[in-house]
Amino acid sequence: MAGDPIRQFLDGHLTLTRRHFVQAGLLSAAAAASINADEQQQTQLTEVLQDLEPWLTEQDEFRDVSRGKPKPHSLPEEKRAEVGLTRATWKLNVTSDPENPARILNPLEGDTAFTFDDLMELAKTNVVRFPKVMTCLNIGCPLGNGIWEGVPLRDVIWRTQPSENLRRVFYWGYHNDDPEQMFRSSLPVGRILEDLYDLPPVILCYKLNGDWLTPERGGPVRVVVPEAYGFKSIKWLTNVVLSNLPTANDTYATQNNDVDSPLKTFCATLTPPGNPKPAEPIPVTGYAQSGISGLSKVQVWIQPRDEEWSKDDPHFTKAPWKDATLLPPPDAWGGNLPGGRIPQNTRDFDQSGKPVDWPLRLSKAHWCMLHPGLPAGKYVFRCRTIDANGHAQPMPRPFRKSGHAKIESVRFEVT
Ligand SMILES: Nc1nc2c(c(=O)[nH]1)N[C@H]1C(S)=C(S)[C@@H](COP(=O)(O)O)O[C@H]1N2
Ligand SMILES: [Mo]
Repeated sequence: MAGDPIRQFLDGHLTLTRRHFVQAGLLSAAAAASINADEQQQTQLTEVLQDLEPWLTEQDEFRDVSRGKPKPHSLPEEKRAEVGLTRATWKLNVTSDPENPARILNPLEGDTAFTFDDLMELAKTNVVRFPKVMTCLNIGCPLGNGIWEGVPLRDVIWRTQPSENLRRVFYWGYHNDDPEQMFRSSLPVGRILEDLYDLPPVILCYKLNGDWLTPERGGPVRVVVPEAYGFKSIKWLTNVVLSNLPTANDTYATQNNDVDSPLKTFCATLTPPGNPKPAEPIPVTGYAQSGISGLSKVQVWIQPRDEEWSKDDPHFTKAPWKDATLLPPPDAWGGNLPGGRIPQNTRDFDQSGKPVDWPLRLSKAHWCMLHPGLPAGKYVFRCRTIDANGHAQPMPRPFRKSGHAKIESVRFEVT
C-alpha cells in the first residue's frame, strides 16, 4: 500500500540539487568524459542527455503525413518537372475566386503566372528566416523543428493589384489533378498582409535548415504559417485564390478541427523512467513545444499508481508538481545546417548565431530531471508545461480538436 510515507519520500526527493541539473544541461561530450566515477547519478543523466534528439530536425528526418495517391514527392523527377514541381518548372497561379470574387486588376496565371525566378528575385530584398516546429493538429507530437526560409506571401498578392472585396485567401498544392485529393487551407487576408502579435510573416517557403526544400517537405515551394498547426502549411503549392468569402474553407474544417487554433504549449518525455531498480537513480528527458503563449516551465510528478485522485481535479492542478530543468540552447543545433551555423538574419538569433531569447516561442526546447531513486513499487510519471501566461497544461485550451495538450502519463515499475 502506498501511504503517506511514500508520498513524503517522493516529495522530499524529487528535486536533486539544482547544480546537478544545470551542469547536466551544459555538459559537452568532452566534459561528460571527465566526470568522476563517484558521481554515478550525474553520469546516468549525462548518458541519456547525450542521446537526446538534436534541436533542429534534418529534412529527411521529419515525420511525413502527406496525402496523395501517389504522394506528389514520390513522383519520378521527370513527372515532377512536367507538373511544375521542380524549381525550373514551378508556377504559381494567384487568381480571384469565381464564386466570391475579390477585385483584382492583374491575376497571375498562364503567361503571367509567378515563377521560381520571380521568387528568387523577391528573395534578394525580402527574405525571411525563422525557427518553427511543424506539428500536425491531429497527431500532436511535433513532426520536426526547422528554420524555414521564404518571402512574405503578401509580396506576391500585391502583384495582383487587389482593390476591394478581399477578405480571405485560400490555397492548395498539386494533387494529381484529382479534385478528390485536393488538400487546401485558408487564412484571413489580414494575417497575410500584417504580422500580428509580433509573429513572423506567412511565407512562400523554398528552403529549410539552409537547404532547398526537398520534394518530401513540399518543395519546390510550400506555404509556412509560423503560429499554425501543419495543415495551414500547404506543400507543393500551385494555387492561391483571393476571395471575398468571410469564413474558413480549409479541408481540415470538414474534419471537425478548430482551424483557427494557434500552436499550444505542451511537453512529453523522450527518455521515460524505464524499469529502475530500487534506490537506483532515474534520469528522465523530454521535449516541450513552446506554443503561441510561450513556455516558462516544465514540471514533473511521480505518483504511486494505487493512489486515488479526486475526480474534481482532472488536470491534477493540486498535485505536488516539481520543476524540471529546461536545457539551455545547445552547442550544436543539428538539422544538417550548412557549416553547422544558424543562417544569417534568422529571427530570434543574433548575428553570431546565438538565440536572443530562450526558450523560443513556436519552437522546441528540451528538459531533464534526475530522481535519486524510489522504493520498489508501481508508479505513474507525469509532466506538464506552464506557459508564459502562467497556464498549466492542458489549459487554457484543453480541447482535442484544437491541438494536443493532454498531460502525458507514463506507467513504470521499480523492481
Ligand atoms: N499539399 C499538401 N500539403 C500539406 C498536406 C497535404 O496532405 N498536402 N498535409 C498538411 C498537414 S495535415 C501537415 S501536418 C503538414 C506536415 O508537414 P511535413 O510533411 O513537412 O511534416 O503538411 C501539410 N501540408
Ligand atoms: Mo496535419
